[in-house]
Amino acid sequence: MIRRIDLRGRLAAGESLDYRSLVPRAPVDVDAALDAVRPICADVRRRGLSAVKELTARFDGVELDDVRVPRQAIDDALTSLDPTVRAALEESVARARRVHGDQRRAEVTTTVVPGGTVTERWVPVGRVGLYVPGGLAVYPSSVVMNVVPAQEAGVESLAIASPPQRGAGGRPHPTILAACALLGVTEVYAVGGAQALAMLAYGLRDDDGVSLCDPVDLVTGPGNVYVAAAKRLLRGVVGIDAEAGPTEIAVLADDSADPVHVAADLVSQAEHDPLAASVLVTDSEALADTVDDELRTRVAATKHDERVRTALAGEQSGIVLVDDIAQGLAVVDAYAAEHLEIQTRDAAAVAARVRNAGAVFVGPWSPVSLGDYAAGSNHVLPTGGSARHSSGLSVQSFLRGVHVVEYDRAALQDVGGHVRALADAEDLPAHGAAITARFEDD
Ligand code: HSO
Ligand code: ZN
Repeated sequence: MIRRIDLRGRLAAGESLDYRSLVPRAPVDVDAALDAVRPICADVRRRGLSAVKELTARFDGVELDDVRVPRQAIDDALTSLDPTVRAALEESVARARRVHGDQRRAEVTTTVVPGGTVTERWVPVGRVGLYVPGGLAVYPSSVVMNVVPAQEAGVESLAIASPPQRGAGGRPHPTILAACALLGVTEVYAVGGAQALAMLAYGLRDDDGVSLCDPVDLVTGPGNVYVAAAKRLLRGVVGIDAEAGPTEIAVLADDSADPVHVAADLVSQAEHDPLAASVLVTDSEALADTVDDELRTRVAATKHDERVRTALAGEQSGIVLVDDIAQGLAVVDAYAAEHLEIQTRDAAAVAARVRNAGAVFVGPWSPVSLGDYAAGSNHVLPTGGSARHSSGLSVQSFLRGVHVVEYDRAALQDVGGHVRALADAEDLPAHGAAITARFEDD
């Protein structure tokens, strides 16, 4: 069902193991998509609305009347939303607000010397564009995960773009619109793919030069490889969050883990995408065998069986057998999974030793799907090993730290000699003169 990588005994045999090259991971070639995306972005920049309409007809098969979704349609989507889904979304929002509200940063002033202070001020990004994909699945939960931290950070202007659905009158999916309404977001565009990213980055005008969408300062949100390529291309014109790749789950488990839980969780994230990765790292061959059996049964019974089967059979998925949990930790650190579950004895103690993961889920009652929807944590997380250097989305993603420097005369005079010495050392005497000029009358 799923391939095995057996690392047992190799350390004892004196081998030094390069875990990063041994763990399963498929290459995602964003560069290849750049060539397709470059002319699209240039076209939207040059021809505005006409380009967006033509590209939407070509890629989404929808003739757009309005790029912007009317307010009434957003409100109506919430009115028609299934009350059970509404209650679940409200709980998800409430929990996310609790966690992200606690991430707000206080301004800190350091008195460096008497009369000399540096204050770190946290300023929200002015205007943010959020991309919500359509495609294989629709993710109102991702609206929550992007909008809540932006709002908690104090972002004042928020625009959402999501592809128009053929059956929905050329509007984004109604549940996406309902989530927007619930969060109080009223600026929503029925535009998808690279053209949506270009619209957000450059802004959008009609043929008479009237602005339909003002440019944003930062774009966040997941998407397919073309969206990732557009982000790479437009970075600099706008800020971007990470280039999200296919989702990943790694489970570090010993023989105390319940194979049914492990298999269910591996299947849960494989459901996203045929390119999704599900990886089990364990020191128990018995667990590996039972999980494999259980996967067979579950895959046969699951709704999106073909997608799941492809993901589990892919080179990006596998069961890695290790000597012990210590080696397992080395493997999961090298893998740097987007989501990592710890299903071992003393799970909290093992989890505390993890260094690289987008989010860690501890013990038998904290599955990844809880975090996807309703733990309060964020589900926009670093993929493809980028958890080694990046974090998931948070309030911090929408803030900029600005140093505010204020010295008085005496404090500047006191340090002036050092500034001049460094300026001279860098052969930049005018820098030193900017100090000297202030004290020439002394
Ligand atoms: N597991 C996905 C998020 C998601 N799951 C949305 C269900 N809906 C990436 O973290
Ligand atoms: Zn998920």
